[in-house]
Amino acid sequence: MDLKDRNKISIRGKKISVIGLGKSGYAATLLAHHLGGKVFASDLGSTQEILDRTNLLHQKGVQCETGQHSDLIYDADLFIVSPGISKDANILSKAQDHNIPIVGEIEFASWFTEAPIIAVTGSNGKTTTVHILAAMCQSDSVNGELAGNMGIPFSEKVIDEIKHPDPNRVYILEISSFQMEFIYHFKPKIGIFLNISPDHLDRHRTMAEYVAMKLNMVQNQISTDAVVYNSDDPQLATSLNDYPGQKLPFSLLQSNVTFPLNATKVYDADGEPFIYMYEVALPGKHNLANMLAAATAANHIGIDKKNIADVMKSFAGVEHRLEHVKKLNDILYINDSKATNLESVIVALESFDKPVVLILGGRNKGADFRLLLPHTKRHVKLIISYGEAGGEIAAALGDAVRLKRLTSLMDAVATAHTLASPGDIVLLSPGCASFDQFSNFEERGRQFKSWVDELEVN
Ligand code: UMA
Ligand code: ADP
Repeated sequence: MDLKDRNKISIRGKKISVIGLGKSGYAATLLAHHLGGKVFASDLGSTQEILDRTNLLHQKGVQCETGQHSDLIYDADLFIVSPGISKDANILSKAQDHNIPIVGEIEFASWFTEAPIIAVTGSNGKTTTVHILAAMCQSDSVNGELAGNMGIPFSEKVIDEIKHPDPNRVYILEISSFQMEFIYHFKPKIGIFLNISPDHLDRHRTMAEYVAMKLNMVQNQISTDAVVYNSDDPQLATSLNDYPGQKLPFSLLQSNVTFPLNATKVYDADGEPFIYMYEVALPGKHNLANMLAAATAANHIGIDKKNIADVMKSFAGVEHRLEHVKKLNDILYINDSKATNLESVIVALESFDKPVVLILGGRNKGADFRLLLPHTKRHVKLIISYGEAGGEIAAALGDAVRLKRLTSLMDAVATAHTLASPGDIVLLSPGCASFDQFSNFEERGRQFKSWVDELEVN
């Protein structure tokens, strides 16, 4: 299948293999089928969720296989891969040997919409920022629609747009490095880069490759497009130099930005006071940076400044990100289950001044836990490590900080309850993926909250 000219791509009657029937593969299958493609969907797994999806697809006349990727997948004009499947997977090199073009789900969905796209990436803060931006982008002439890595596949929203056209639609997409591995034409009107720090090195292997995948997000931009980026991040400031889009920096430190700030206020581009710091709803400098990124993009597409300021004052945060669970015996319990890399643990620690009992653990994604050492000195009174990475964490930090190693998160909660004192914060900010003991970070966060809820007053 010839993909060179985006405007001439037609999938009607084309044989399309969709690899993976998770959320994004399922939605891409429905979109391709809706547009007349002859889809064959294949998933290595055969969980109940996958079987339910294949049943629904069979009813629509879509062919599927589960429990294997048989050779039938290579009888195709196009491969659509789910983000969970690495570009180094054998089936993909074999598809390349068969000269089958391979695209990611985001690339595929992007062929079938002309609505402007604002794409947000970064190592941390993506989900928070897309939610802030979507709240800002609601007006008489702009209807911001969230999709992407935050959990709603882009393909699902594009089917909805085909069925219910809306001239005001603007897509606000959360984009992961995984989703940018097979990009040809994807071109956001605005690309937002929040920050880059080591993450997913178990999949991308080198930092250079991880950064390159993120930069793919703006590889097709032209000079009328824009890049909103964090100019306090040295890696980003230099990496984006050669890209043609208009550069719109945001910063907590520099003044050559749309919304500069001092210790007490944020100003607007005309130098007028815009919002007082005490009015900003979310805690932590990192959240202020997320707000400024969203505000810069919203301002660029003409959103009224009052809308922008109102959201900065009222946005309540997203579940599992520094979420207050409860106060018991004057000890505050915080669920930051989405902190799956060390940079997010560091910003969590920086957001508090009180003594912290820090729960770390899960499955290591290639991090060196010694990087936490300088950040534990100020107010971390105890680390509780658990799970698959529990031993590695103990070896890296145990000599410098009081540390207890346990097996499960449930035991970690009980031990924190016993050892914390009034005035302390018990912080689950695990710095690891959840997959050793949970199906995802949401389940880990929900379990943590239910165990905390069961704790009793001393
Ligand atoms: N599979 C195969 N063959 C393989 C490997 C996997 O068939 O060789 C199958 C699995 O059996 C499974 C399916 O592929 O059934 C899973 O596909 P997937 O992992 O791509 O998961 P989806 O459900 O499609 O979810 C994806 C994103 N997942 C990943 O990037 C791993 C979701 O991000 C995203 O919300 C969703 O698309 C909608 O766009 C999750 C994530 O963890 C939340 N993202 C990472 C992160 O945020 O750190 C990047
Ligand atoms: P992502 O979608 O990129 O994973 P989230 O908004 O879900 O980002 O936040 C993930 C974790 O990172 C949370 O622990 C959150 O407190 C933290 N975080 C949020 N914004 C930032 C930021 N700008 N820099 C560093 N960490 C952040």
